[in-house]
Amino acid sequence: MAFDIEIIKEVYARMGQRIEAARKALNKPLSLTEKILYSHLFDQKSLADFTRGESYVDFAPDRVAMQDATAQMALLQFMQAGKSRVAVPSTVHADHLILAKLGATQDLQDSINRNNEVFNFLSTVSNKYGIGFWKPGAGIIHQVVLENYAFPGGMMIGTDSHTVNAGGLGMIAIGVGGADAVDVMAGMAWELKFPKLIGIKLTGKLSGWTSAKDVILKVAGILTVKGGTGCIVEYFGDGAESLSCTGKGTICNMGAEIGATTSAFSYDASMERYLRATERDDVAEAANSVAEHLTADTEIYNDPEKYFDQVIEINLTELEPYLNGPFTPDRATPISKMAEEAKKNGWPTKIEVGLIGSCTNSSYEDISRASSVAAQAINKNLKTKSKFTITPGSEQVRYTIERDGFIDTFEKIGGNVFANACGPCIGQWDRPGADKEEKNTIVHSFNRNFAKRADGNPNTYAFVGSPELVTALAIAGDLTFNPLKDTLINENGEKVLFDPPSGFELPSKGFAVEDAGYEPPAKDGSDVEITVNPDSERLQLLTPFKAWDGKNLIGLKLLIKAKGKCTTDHISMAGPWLRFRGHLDNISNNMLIGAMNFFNDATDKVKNQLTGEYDSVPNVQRDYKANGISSIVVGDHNYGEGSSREHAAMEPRHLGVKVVLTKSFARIHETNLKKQGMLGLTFSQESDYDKVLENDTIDIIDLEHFAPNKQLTLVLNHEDGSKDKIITDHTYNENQIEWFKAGSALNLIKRQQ
Ligand code: MIC
Ligand code: SF4
Repeated sequence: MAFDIEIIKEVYARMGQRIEAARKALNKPLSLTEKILYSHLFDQKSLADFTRGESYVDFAPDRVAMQDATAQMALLQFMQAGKSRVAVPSTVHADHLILAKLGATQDLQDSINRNNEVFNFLSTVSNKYGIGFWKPGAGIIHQVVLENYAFPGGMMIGTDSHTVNAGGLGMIAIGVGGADAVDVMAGMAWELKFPKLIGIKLTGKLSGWTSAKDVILKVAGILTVKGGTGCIVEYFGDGAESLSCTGKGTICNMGAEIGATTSAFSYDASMERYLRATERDDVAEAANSVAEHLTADTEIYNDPEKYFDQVIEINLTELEPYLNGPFTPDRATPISKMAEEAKKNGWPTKIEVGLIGSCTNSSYEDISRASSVAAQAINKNLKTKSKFTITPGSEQVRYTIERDGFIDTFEKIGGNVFANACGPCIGQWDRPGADKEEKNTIVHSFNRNFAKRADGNPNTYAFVGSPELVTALAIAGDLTFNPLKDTLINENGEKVLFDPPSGFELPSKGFAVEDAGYEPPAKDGSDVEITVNPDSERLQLLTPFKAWDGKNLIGLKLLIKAKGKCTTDHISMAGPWLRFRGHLDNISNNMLIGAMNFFNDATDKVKNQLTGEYDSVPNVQRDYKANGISSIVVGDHNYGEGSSREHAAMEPRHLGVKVVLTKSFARIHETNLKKQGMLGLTFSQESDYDKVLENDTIDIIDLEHFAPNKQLTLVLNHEDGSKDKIITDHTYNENQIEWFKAGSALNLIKRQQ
């Protein structure tokens, strides 16, 4: 039986009527996305024909999911909200803080020992406030959510950008910062700018080496890392129906990499099969009874150009396997062109390590297909040239693939199984020799490949592909190898060609698990006590940020003008820093250390305008703070791309940065800045970015009249006494301006208690 089946039934019971009301208000047929969004309005009385890309709308999501690295901050904030219990079903998953070094058993135990204080904190807070806790080793949040909680037509938010994975099971699932999660857990409305809609029509059928992963790798190549910003992507067509549910999950998961708010598929037979296989016949039956609401009205898919803001068509029959990278997930190269591209660009072609698994690609289907490739290496007497690792997405998947012999096959080709956790995907990979920073290539089936992400080495060229392709490439040890046509020489000196991979959508013997790793919360947690040691280096209770003094911001020093890609990994690196995710002051020592300084092309080296010396970004900022001086950060396009980590907004806030001014923002990060009481502005004229000079002192001269849709004027006071006036845009609505005034959204919640 599913968790919270009663809530799912309630959602279905009111869906029809709400959809009907929305259809009337909009006077047009509805897409799946619209049906789910309109049936989750916080206040049905607010129903109106919202303008996509403009209207801010209040929603009431059905559930919240948090992972250990972001839950610490989310829960530290929730503890201040003055509530005794969460208002909607919520879960915490211990997955990011787990190392990948020697192998699953030992790494898990070491990680538990190292992170004991944090895991205890998370499980105690969960217990107190009615939150389900998934223990270390239970699996990666998105896989566990897909197996247990996601349901067609539902709406959830999660404090992780890949929450969108649940779109594979027909849910509108959105990644957010912890402060957003606090809103929902406190029973308040959750606000989102009504998204634009991208329709992706899939035709044909996958075959041979091509997999669901290649669909999203191709889409990333078309839309780029910012093409989905502010949009929900809805997949449809007979090609969509031909994909497995977990394959759909992979596609939605990596929709985070195109900046999409989320992605979703309509309810279909593959989802029903998956629900039943994961022992949720009750959800499948409930969904069948409202199936017409769990897909778009027929007019929509018949005439998509009329209803979507943008339409893309992909023919699965013609789709080739892709490898995306290095350093950005949208640099898409079909495998047939890889040899040529690698040569042209000087990418190292020897593959050191192939890594499969992660929240994106660790389904039974993925693993069985990868294993079919590994089995060929054994049968055809091939030696595996690269190192090879597997990170299963959940204990349920791990247990089942072990039972079915796949782990054994991987081990026979030298594979090392890591714990069911994020591990190498989030820089928790203790890779021998990474500190030497040698230029090298890895291939993996994860979703992100920003510099330093997996192993901390800036010279690791990481390419993203499907698990089956990664397995073949690890066996070949060569980036230029195309398994569709190239042969390898085996141990007997014979030429061998791989057969295309084969696998199983779902385990024929069903899933199995001994201990899935779930800890239910206390029925009444009022007696549960939470203690945070004031000397802890891992956890720190929060002190509220100061309210705005109502005055213009005058005399801001330029802290850094970041050049090029500045993702949340550049702003607040993961890897070794994950251990400070519950301690704002300590983690602030990583603020922007990965961002490239426009003026010297160096990272973590900026000019301290008070001393004229160059120093690390956090040091310079701490010096400004000590001298009572505020500052401003300037950035390029899609600033804050990637993760949902609100630390990337809280650290500057904590250290006294007041403004982040960029050419454009990634959605989650922009909201995180607003929630934490920062000013996130964009250049009205992009070229004004060039006017910002290293020794600038900057004033915002009309902030006293801060209002929605009203531009703000900045004066750049240059060192030589000259000035430039520049105009900036912002997207704050009335309510968000109140967050700014109060110092943070949380300060407002507290006031309303
Ligand atoms: C990621 O994939 O970057 C993470 C680590 O899962 C993040 C969350 C975090 O930074 O804790 C995400 O995607 O939101
Ligand atoms: Fe974990 Fe990587 Fe998935 Fe993020 S993308 S949740 S780090 S496995």
